[in-house]
Amino acid sequence: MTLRDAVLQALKENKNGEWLSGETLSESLQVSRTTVWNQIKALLAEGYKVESSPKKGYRLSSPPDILSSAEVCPGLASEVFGRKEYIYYQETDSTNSRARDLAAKGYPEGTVVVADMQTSGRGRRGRNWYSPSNQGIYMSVILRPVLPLKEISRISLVTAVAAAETFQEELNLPARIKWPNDILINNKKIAGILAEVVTDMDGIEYIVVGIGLNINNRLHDFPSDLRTLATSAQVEDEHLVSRVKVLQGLLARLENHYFDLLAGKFANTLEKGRNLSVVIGKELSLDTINGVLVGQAVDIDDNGFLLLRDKSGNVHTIISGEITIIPSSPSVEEYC
Ligand code: BT5
Repeated sequence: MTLRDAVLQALKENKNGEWLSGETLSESLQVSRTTVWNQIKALLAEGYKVESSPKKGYRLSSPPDILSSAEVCPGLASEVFGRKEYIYYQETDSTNSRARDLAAKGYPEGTVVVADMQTSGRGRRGRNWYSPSNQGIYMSVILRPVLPLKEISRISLVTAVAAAETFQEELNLPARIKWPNDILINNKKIAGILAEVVTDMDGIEYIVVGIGLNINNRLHDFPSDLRTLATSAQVEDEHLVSRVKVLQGLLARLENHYFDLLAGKFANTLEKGRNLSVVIGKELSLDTINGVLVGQAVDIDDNGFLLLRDKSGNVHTIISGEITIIPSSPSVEEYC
């Protein structure tokens, strides 16, 4: 155990807001008080909230909720995701960009890249993902599936189902999926998915699946243009949430659904995706490269594509696109 780890462990073991004197720490670790202070400064720089008082010593002012490997990896329930390689940044440009660089260098499937803040978090089509420090989870995983290219949309559905289930099961929040990549609670966006694929002559070389989740943002933290569109776990539930626990839960569920997919057991995930969908049965308008298509979403097919029936009754298979739900449209049940 490093000295830094020993100091952190001592602070964590000192529960109930009690102070730990510098003298006690230096004696138990057999180092000088200056050395202890240097370790405290290092922990502060890592983002740990350590209070210090010349008379009383040190204490953690709140439970650490940092997404570092030291905090996340010991409680991982996944077998591969984040186990071989877990790369953590206090701050980076974009975890998807970092993961793509690593994938190009040959990092294995299941490599996880996590940040506590992104300076250039990316959405689809060059849009931004708002990624403030220590409020959300910004995470990317490298996947190297042996999968026909036409089945690639299944990966987005796998990720969306894992994310929605994580909100439901870890936080008891009624998350739903807006195909293809939004997770909504009460029609507001709480998470978004960005899947980027690199192909070679043989098919998929790798996929980087990135997900951003809003966890401890308060409503007024969001920039004004997002305030009516976005939400977070804390906005919904008025509690501070352990990001560490949510990330551990997400990685386990993502791995389960992904391994099911590889094992030919996608049907279960697809069924969950259909049940969680906010678009099936709704009247939609869809921006495509050929213009706007309006119709009713009738299903998500076995490839993860959306089936849209236009007014003439033709069913279009939608591979990707920007969907707008046309308000107060009747549901499928009302047609029947
Ligand atoms: C997405 O794009 O929803 C995909 C977001 C993926 C972000 C993750 S974070 C980890 C990884 N590393 C990255 O660099 N990216 C991934 P899209 O469907 O294009 O949605 C983008 C739109 O969502 C923006 O134009 C805003 O309107 C809105 N938006 C931006 N930040 C948001 C936030 N934090 N919460 C809710 N909505 C947001």
